[in-house]
Amino acid sequence: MKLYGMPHWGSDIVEYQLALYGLDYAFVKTGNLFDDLSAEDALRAVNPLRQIPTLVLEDGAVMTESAAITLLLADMTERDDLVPGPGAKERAAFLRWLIFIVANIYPTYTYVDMPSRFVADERAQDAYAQAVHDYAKTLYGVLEGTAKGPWFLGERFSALDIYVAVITRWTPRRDWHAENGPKLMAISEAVEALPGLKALAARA
Ligand SMILES: N[C@@H](CCC(=O)N[C@@H](CS)C(=O)NCC(=O)O)C(=O)O
Repeated sequence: MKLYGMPHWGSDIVEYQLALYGLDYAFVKTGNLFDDLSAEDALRAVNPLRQIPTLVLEDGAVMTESAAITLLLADMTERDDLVPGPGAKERAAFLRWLIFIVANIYPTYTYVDMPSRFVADERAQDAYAQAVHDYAKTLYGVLEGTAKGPWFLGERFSALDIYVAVITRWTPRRDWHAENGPKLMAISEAVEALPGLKALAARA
């Protein structure tokens, strides 16, 4: 498999899972995607949105959307250590909060990574970005209020914990979470301390 990504961008969500499953993959470092928004490159050739994570499977099929990839990897490995299976009591909560993160929190980054995509007036962009960041804080508050501890779903580790560890590195970043989201913070630190993820989490 081939994973297009950048260390500590959203591709970490998939790369951490590949590492924990022990699956082989080649990592294709894309560079900063916002340096040239219109670039026609290897990533654009497989993903018209030119977003990461993009995973090219062994048979050449292209997978995008981290939540879809999360569910597919569990299917492919026939394992349930990261995704509670259909009969598991945590299944409903897992699905609910997986989609909550990708449908509500992840897009806030899309909206602010390049405000000019959404707000033409340069003078309005700072206020717009601030409003989006503030909304993200509200969403993180909902996540914090839902996390059970020690892992997001309680005693059971899952891919949700990986999401939490990856996205809490982004604005408003870990210092804010340390103060406002102790459960999410503890989950993030515990994920990054896992023997199989330590090196990936610590890389520059
Ligand atoms: N819905 C996608 C979001 C992916 C995404 O927004 N990735 C960011 C990097 S963390 C990206 O590639 N942004 C580039 C762009 O939107 O132009 C997912 O869950 O995988």
